[in-house]
Amino acid sequence: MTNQASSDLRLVSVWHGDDTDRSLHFSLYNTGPVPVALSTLHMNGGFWLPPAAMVRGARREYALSNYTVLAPESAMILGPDEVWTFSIADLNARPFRSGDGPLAAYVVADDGATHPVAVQPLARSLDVGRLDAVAPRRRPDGKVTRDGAQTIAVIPFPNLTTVSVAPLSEPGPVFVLQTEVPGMDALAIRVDDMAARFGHTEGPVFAPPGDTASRNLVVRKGADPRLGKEGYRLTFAADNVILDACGPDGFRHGLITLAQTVIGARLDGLRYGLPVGGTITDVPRFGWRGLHLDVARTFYTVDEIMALADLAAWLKLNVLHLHLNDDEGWRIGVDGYPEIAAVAAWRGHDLPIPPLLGSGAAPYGGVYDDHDIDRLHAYCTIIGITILPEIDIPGHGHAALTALPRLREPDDTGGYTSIQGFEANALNPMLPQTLEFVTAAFKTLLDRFPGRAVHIGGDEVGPATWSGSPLARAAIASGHATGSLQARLIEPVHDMLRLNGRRTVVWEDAVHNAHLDPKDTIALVWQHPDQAHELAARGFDVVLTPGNAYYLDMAHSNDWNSTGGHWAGTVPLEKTYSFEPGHGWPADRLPHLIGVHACIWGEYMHDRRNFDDLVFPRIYAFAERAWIEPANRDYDGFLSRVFVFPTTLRTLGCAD
Ligand code: TNX
Repeated sequence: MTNQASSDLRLVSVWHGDDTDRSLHFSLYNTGPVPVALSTLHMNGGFWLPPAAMVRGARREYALSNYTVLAPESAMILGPDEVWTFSIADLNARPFRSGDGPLAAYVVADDGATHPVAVQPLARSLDVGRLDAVAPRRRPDGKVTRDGAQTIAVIPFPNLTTVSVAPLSEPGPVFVLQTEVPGMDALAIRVDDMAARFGHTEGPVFAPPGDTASRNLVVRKGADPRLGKEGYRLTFAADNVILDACGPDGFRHGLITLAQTVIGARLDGLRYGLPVGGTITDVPRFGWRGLHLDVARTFYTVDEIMALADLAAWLKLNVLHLHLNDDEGWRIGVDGYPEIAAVAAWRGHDLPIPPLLGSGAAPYGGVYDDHDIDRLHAYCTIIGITILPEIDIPGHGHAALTALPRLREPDDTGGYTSIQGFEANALNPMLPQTLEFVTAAFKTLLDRFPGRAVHIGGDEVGPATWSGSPLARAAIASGHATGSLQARLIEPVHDMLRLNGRRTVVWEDAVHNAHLDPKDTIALVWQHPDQAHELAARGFDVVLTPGNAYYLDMAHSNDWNSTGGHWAGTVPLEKTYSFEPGHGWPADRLPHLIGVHACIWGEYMHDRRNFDDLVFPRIYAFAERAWIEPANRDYDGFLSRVFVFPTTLRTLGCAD
């Protein structure tokens, strides 16, 4: 169906994927070495241009049924790596499939010659990650874009902006640093690295002092205390910008905002420009903006984790939660228990843990050693990310119990199966050797991870757990509830963390099953966000990670070919964006709502293409809502910005 003509010109069309959206967004790329003087673009196929449709960024020349001829608004030479973007709104109907866009196209040049155009099937915003890499490397020809710029391409969008925007005119670095603040040069280089990685764009955004970039960037410390630790203010004039912040996080956030505006203006000058007047005053709504990665079920290299951390920082997230163990494997060794690194870390054919979740016959897994963790920690510190390490107890213990059979009670008859299908997979709190092991495991975490918060799991321990354990049965017969048995592990670990000055993070389940000191405990709420304010009323700090909105492993849709889980329903992009943290909470409890968290569970991530399909672009929707005030919610605006950002792990510099 698709026009596969071999051609340097490529037409990409995108529909944003909302049921009520009857507009298509087009980009015509010149991927070849020769400039093309465009006269008209001729498309035909699965849509037609009704008289009332609105064409933006192009002129309507002719339409007959599904044959549409458009022209640039003014004379245009589309040079190598340049792009012409335009859109059509108010079509008669929304598209329903990838064939409902152009299927064939060609260009007529101003000398009358026709040039073939390769046409990509119509993509939904969800599918953008699957498009061939066609991102332009240079800003479009000035003629194309001069009058178009409307907004700034920043995610999360700043909370308060009064900026006026103009097209970017300079091809090289845009800002030259002028500051006494120590460390700013290094920070600018770091943000430039992020810009290169995430912006498909060549050349730095920031120039060192004395360089010839056209705009001065004056960075000042000791600003308005209302900006807090992470906020910043940018004050724009035509040839100069002032960045005010109170410390490194604020400075980094300000530089990232500037870099994103430049990338947007370079990539798509029709939509995005650079502020030339006004101010951006930007303070995050939540102090905790977390991203979880299940490294237990899926193994990620340290470089991959660092790339993801970089993306998190680029989106102004500040907590990276590593789920280090589960039934399927452990990713950290435990001092004194070599079996964890040797056995619990691996699965494969003929190994004690069989191949699972698509990992095949070859041994799959591994642990992060001290050097890996130090490297990760050092990197995250530079980019303002705190690592939250998790060892999940007492459930999800199949790998540990396989590696350490001495942690099973000899006469335990099992008799219960976890929701993920592992029989008798919970560490038994009635055995003294269990607490010894758990203590050693958390001591290892305390030694390796300096961050204030440590996660101890506590999820999914069903009511039948330990029903085959004679010791547990005896305890239950003498009046203990099953749930309370968990407390025999959770509470000592909580005490150990407190003695070491750490805060305990638990999945919400554990709060109901153990006595935890609210002032030292953070509950990560995944199942019942509506009732989470009751935990707040008891004094717990709460972080919301609702499965039906922020679990990035849930399927986007029920399409046959979609990937991802379904237990929390399907999670289309808009659902992630529109979840309202704190909705229905009594106002006096809101101070305990300290943040939000997105989770990348590992059941479907073994194939990195699934990772791309599931994580992008929902991670952007989450990051925007983690930062902005509820009144600034703007889904349409978000959709128009999200295309500037990368959509694959590959783009982050990770091979698949
Ligand atoms: C529930 S959320 C789990 C995980 C799964 C996830 C899959 C939570 C605390 N437990 O063990 O990986 O669902 O979406």
